[in-house]
Amino acid sequence: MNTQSTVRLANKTLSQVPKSIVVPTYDRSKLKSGIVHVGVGGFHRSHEAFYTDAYIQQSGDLDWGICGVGLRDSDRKMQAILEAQDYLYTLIVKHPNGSIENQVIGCLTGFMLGCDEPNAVIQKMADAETKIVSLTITEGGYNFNPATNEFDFSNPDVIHDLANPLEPRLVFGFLAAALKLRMERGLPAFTVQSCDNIQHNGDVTRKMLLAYCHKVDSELAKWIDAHVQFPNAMVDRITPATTEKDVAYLQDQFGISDQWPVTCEPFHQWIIEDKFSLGRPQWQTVGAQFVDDVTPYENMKIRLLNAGHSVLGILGSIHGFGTIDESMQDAVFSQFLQLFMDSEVTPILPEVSGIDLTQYKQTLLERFANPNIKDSLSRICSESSSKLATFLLPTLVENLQRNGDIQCASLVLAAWCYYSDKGVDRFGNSLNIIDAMSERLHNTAAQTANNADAFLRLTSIFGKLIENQRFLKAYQGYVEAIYNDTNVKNHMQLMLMMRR
Ligand code: CS2
Repeated sequence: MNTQSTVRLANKTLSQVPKSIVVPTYDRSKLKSGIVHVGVGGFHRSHEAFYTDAYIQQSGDLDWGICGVGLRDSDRKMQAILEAQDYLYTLIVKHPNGSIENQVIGCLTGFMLGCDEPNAVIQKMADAETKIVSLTITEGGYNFNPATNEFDFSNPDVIHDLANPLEPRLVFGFLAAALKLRMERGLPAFTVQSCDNIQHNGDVTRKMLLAYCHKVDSELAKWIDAHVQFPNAMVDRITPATTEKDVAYLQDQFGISDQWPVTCEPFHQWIIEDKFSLGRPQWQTVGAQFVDDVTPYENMKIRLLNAGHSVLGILGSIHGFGTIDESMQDAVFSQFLQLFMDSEVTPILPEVSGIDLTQYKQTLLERFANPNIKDSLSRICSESSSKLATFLLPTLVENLQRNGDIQCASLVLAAWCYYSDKGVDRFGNSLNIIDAMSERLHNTAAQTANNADAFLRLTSIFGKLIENQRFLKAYQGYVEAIYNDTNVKNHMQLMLMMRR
């Protein structure tokens, strides 16, 4: 297709989008912003926005548009691109057999930057039209110390926000300021809906917000305690980072200029507790599931899928792999993942009503192996300091308490130490390590040569694990093995052989 026929995605060009691409047909100009969403990354756009768009399209209910909010300077690029496209973007759904479905999502109504106009964001959340404030702020965004599960008041941004309540940097400052306005104006509280991969994500959000608000204003904390709902939810859809190739694909195949489309797998799941004080979209009509207690579902997903990603991510990075599907093509890696899931996670998972765990794990292996989802290991390993603490360590700790298997998890942590220390794969190529704690991780791991358990002294991540002799022995053994032979596959293979 030549460039002259390029259609730049926007309201006025929607009718020119080729018919093979699904577009919204509801009247976008009449959309209200019933939802304000903080953290408009790829995952929000392939998941909550996808469900909400489908709901609006099917029902014609225009109350539930989503106004996006970015809190950081790093959100500026996405904000500018989406604004130029009237907040439209393309979802590129890639099936394992190579087929692709494309659809334009229309439910975003705007995108505000908290770092530029904090007051406007606070006013938007406080507006009577806002019924839900939803969040994808990453595991690290909840600002708790993973070892104690308490709010981290030593974070400089928290100190800043407490001193500047009308110009906050973190989400808790925004929520507190907006809810305070609603309390003062006699408006009902909005629901705060976490969409991050944290067990009991609603409960954690509530606990962190209340801890923060107790320092801001005890009346407000009481009001929030009494009036704000925080439904727990399990969220799922693998959404790799968008690449230049995705932009070029839309341009070359369809003549569409979309500067930031989203790619994702066909699978999607959203299981939510039905606790919304001001109503909600009828997401159950478009595939979401409402349950009384989401705990078993989130346990299953986070401990199998997210931890499984980290297992492949850390070991695969050192091995020199670039993506999840590439790791899955190696039989040792896929068998090791299966071993981890079967011997360390499955025994501690409670019954999950309506779910056949063997089938669930099989589907996971197939999803990870999807050759068209090139999910980079650098994305998977980004912020491992938060992810491993959330996805993997609870499983390890529970197995230590129950005398369960700990070998796979111990090998992964030893590999993470090597990864943080050396920052290279086994061929000496530099790894792209993205982690808010990367410097501390590196400096601590770098002491391993003198002291095999140095890395474990990061108690804000590992808690008291260092005091457990069974774990210490396994961990030190694997540290020694990896530092002597960086071909992690040899150690994985040995473990697999011993299990046969
Ligand atoms: C991944 C998740 O970031 C990660 O480590 O495990 O982003 C994962 O792809 C999603 O949770 C899938 O639902």
